[in-house]
Amino acid sequence: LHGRAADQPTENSGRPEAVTLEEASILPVVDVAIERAVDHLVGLQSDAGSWNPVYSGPNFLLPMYVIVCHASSTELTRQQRLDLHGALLRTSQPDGGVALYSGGPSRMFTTTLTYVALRLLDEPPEGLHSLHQWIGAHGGIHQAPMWAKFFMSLIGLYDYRGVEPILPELWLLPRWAPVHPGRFWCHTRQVYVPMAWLYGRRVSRPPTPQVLAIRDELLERPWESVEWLSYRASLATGDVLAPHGVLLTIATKALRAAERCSIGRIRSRALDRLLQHIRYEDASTDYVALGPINAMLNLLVHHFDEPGGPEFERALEALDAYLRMNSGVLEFQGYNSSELWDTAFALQALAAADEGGPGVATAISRGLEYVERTQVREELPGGAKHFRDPARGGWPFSNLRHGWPVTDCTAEAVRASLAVSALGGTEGVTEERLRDGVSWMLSMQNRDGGWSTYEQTRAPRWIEKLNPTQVFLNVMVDRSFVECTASCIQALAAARSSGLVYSRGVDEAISRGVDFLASQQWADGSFEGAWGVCFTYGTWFAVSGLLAGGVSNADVRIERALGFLVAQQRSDGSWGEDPGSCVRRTYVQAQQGQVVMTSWALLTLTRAGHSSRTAATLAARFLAEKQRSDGGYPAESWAGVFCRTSMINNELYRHYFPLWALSEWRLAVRADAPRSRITEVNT
Ligand code: LAN
Repeated sequence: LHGRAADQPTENSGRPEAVTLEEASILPVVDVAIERAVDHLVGLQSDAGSWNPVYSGPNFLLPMYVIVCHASSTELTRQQRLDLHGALLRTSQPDGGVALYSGGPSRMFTTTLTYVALRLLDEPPEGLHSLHQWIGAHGGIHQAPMWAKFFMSLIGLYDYRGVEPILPELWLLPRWAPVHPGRFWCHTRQVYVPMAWLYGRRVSRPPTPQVLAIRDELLERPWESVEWLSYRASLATGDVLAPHGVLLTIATKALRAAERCSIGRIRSRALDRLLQHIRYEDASTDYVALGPINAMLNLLVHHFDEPGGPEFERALEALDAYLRMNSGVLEFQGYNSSELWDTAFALQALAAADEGGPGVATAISRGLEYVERTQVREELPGGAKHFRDPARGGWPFSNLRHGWPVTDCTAEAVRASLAVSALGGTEGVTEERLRDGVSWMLSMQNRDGGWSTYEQTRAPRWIEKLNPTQVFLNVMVDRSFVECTASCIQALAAARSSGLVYSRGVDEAISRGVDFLASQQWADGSFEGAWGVCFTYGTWFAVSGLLAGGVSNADVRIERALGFLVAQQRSDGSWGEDPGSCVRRTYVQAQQGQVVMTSWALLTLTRAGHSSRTAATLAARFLAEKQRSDGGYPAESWAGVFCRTSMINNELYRHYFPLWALSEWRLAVRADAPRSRITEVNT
């Protein structure tokens, strides 16, 4: 029992006596852990009824912000400069560079941007010796990826001639063209809108004396003698993450040619069009914007369009949503918040725990009220012109102000409400709203049976080969994802079994979803996740989705998935997957077991009917033992990811996932092992 978990999921019958004993002996410990975790989680609820942790991780956002402030001549207070300076200094690593996320491999992208930002904040070059050296050792700033060159061009530290063209005219292509940027994944598309506007006008702030000094430090030759055009495609080998294939080479040649022949009249039409897209985004998100990068770049567009104008002022004020202090350190969040997502999970964990107490009941109903009022209820007219799908009925990842609905956020909101109302006592979100959520989800299913993140798949898969970002992977096409599909299946199945909806359409949607999930299983039984690390996350979602969709837990696909999971369990009963899994696309063991991954694995085992196995029992014990006395869990390594290369921190994962997993496990063990048997072995 205390060695490596050796049981294989295929030996399904007969529960070894020893396991029952073990279960029985840890159940009281688990009871205490659950009680404490509930108290702790309830204590973290915000005044708004949501759970709203700081959502940070990517190291490129703060330096971009500093550059954008400089480009728009935005004055920062002394305190702001100190906070930015302190936060940026912390990101440099022992090798002198800065990684996309702390602890990752240092990259030219983040190292260059950080160097520039710190210099703009008046850090003297002597203080940045190791960053400077790192940049030099990796080929100098001409080897920085395109987005870094673009940001440096905004302040006159680089020349737009050294940046690959970002053609505004692409937005004038007919809608049916497969390469129309309106078909790209919304995050990429919304970043390219302001980029194309800024590039199209080659805007930049005339270099300040500070920038002139940085030029001297970073350029090996005088500005006038740099052969800018020759550096457009240069990239440090360590930053080559997105493969540059033949198709992209051809496309780049075409873009360069098109840029050379651009016609003034058409350009200004294209720029007008882009400004309209930005204004729609401003109106629909109240200037918060879809994501952090387009929020910053839209602000710059307003600055150069009408310096100090009202749109600029609104956009500047809206950026505050992204900036938050986290234990004394300033962070630029990866999204305006992760509130709805965290609230939906926290509620599901609390519902699974089913602990009484007036404080808990109030917390749950306040949480549900937050969910209720965060659903998108109104459609801003004109969306189709701006490549927006209908949003009404969906739930966003963060809050209503942001308002871009996401498939799995909608699914988790619906599930949270149904899980709470299944307990009885508390009314969930109103039925009408839940039905609207279900309809929205149904409308978002892809032809392949899966669900993507924000929109139905709009572009063929080969468009992915045109990825120009160099450092982010899978950013071009919003394809079907294991996680989004599994969440939607679970929500639809829950809606059906609660009697909320019943239609042939729902049955069909679920079974097509199941087929898609099944098609995503790897030969070793695992499923790859895209938004969490990585095979543990994907397998948890996929197995939960398959089971909810009606696949039996004796099904060979489930058995194979569990076989994979159990083989990764560590000797202390935990799971720990290294972020390196995401880029390498193979399971990499972390240095240490992680409570978040252990919780995902335990939920998977439990739902598949393996709660009584040694593997599950050891996992439950690990989770109970790792808990702090206040009911929370110590910080650990990365669990969230995007674009395969960047990590992001969901601060509350480690507080509600163990609670959820232990609670489901406890329920299953109690249901599975009649009381008498437990008392029997106890006595
Ligand atoms: C997110 C955060 C939430 C996440 C989930 C809902 C968890 C996921 O299941 C679907 C995808 C989604 C919505 C998601 C997509 C990518 C985001 C928006 C992020 C990871 C947060 C930050 C990231 C965004 C792309 C960062 C900006 C960087 C660029 C390269 C544009």
